[in-house]
Amino acid sequence: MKTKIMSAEEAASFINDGDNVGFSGFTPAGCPKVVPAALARRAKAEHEAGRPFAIGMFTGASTGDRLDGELARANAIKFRTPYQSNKDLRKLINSAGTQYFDMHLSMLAQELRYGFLGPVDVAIVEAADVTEDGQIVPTSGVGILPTICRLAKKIIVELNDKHPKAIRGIHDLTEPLDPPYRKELPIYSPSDRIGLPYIQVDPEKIVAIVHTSEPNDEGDFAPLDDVTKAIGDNVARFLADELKSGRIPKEFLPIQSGVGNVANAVLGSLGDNEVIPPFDIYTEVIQDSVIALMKKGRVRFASGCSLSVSRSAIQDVYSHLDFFRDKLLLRPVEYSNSPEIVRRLGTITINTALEADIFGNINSTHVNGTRMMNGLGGSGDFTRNAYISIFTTPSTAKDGKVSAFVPMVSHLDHSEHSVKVIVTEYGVADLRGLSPRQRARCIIDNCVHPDYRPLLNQYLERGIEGQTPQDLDNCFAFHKAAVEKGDMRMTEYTEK
Ligand code: 0RQ
Repeated sequence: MKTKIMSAEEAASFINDGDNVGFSGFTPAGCPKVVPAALARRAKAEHEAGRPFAIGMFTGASTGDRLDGELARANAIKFRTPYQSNKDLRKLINSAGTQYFDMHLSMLAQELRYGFLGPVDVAIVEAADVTEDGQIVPTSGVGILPTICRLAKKIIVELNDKHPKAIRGIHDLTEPLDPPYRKELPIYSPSDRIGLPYIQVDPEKIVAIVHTSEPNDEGDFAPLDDVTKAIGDNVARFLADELKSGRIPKEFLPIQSGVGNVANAVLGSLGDNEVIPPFDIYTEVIQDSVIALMKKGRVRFASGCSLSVSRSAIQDVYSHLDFFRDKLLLRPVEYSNSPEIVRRLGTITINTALEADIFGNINSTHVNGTRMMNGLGGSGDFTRNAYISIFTTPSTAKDGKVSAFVPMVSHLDHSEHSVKVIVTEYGVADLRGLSPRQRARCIIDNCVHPDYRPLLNQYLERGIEGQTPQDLDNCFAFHKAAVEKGDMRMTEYTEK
């Protein structure tokens, strides 16, 4: 392997214009950093010389700024899938500067194997260790690493010494067989291991090893405010009541929680709730709050696809590997987000909506039905298969000018059939077993901001017949007011 050690620039020269490149990691955790940045510099130089240079990108989920950000700013992305959350890439997507294909995270690895998305020419992976015989130990995020390493013709390894070799053992890495030979994925409890602590590749395919010492991008959490704290407390109270009523077994059930401030607040409140016993996490993204709850004995075990934690939390984990080793496990995304496993374990899923309608449909991705925010991520993998699927959202956005609740969502990601509970700072709408009219009443009375309740009540009272009283002339009146007047509170309905 020593002969393959080279600079990021030299490694980037293995990638050609038009190549499809797979990247390891999930969120900034575990993503390569220096080779993508070198690739972006190369793309800029090629463009300046009047030559085209753009790649197709397969990732586990969002990445870091040194990957998505650099390549977007260099205008070097031909197409990209799946989830992203980088502001420059978002700009490129919404100006049609790249083709973005949003998909359920659990499905990407298998669709690559099925050949639906073209070849993987090169895999660029971050590793804590690589051995002469081709064992690769990932770092703090896995994503689609096993699949891209197997499919790629060439593998470039970023060997990052910010992650100790002793991390070996924290991963559980494997790939399922494909149809018609697929069998069950035999995970019956979040801590079950079914793979190896490394992936085995043909060492001949490793064309470059680049040494780095780059930390992951820091995820910054806003301190809890009244709204996020109230949402967290409402979720915790709801789940504690479900437990007391016997609708959740007394042992409790594994929790999945999305990314961001609300998700972190929800986990904090669950950890503080005295009725809820110590619990397990079966999720994609393990955030800071999980590490803190583990130290307090409130989280027993966490299985995820990445440790998307602050630099201080990752240091904490690495300095106390003896404590965390039997409490943490990182899997490929097709296992962490597997619909089969999520349903078998009875996972309680908690994700954040961008917008909901009063009948219980959820938009997670598109502002005003047009502009992509981030993407679907794993929210669909978990929601559709949950024991109880919960969506959280502040009741308003943009200083109250946007209501999170509208008559009809402007884009549909999760339908009324998959959404069981919606929670805001005002309360909990438990939609289980309710008809569309009952759901609308329940959501307006429990979740909607008081400024918008009269407008949504008026909408319901427009005398529309049928199972779901949508008024086709006015179902987007809220969005029209946002676009034309900049404030949904100025919504006007047309006369009948
Ligand atoms: O924008 O910061 O410019 O004001 O959206 O909103 O409230 O900070 O919440 O960071 O949790 O993001 C749905 C985008 C929420 C995210 C979404 C504006 C709001 C703000 C962010 P500003 P908040 P969050 C696990 C599961 C889909 C994927 C998923 C997401 C910005 O949670 O991408 O669930 N989810 N994955 O002002 C216009 C509205 C708005 C709005 C909020 N209705 N209209 N703007 N905003 N509501 C993760 C993975 O899969 C990896």
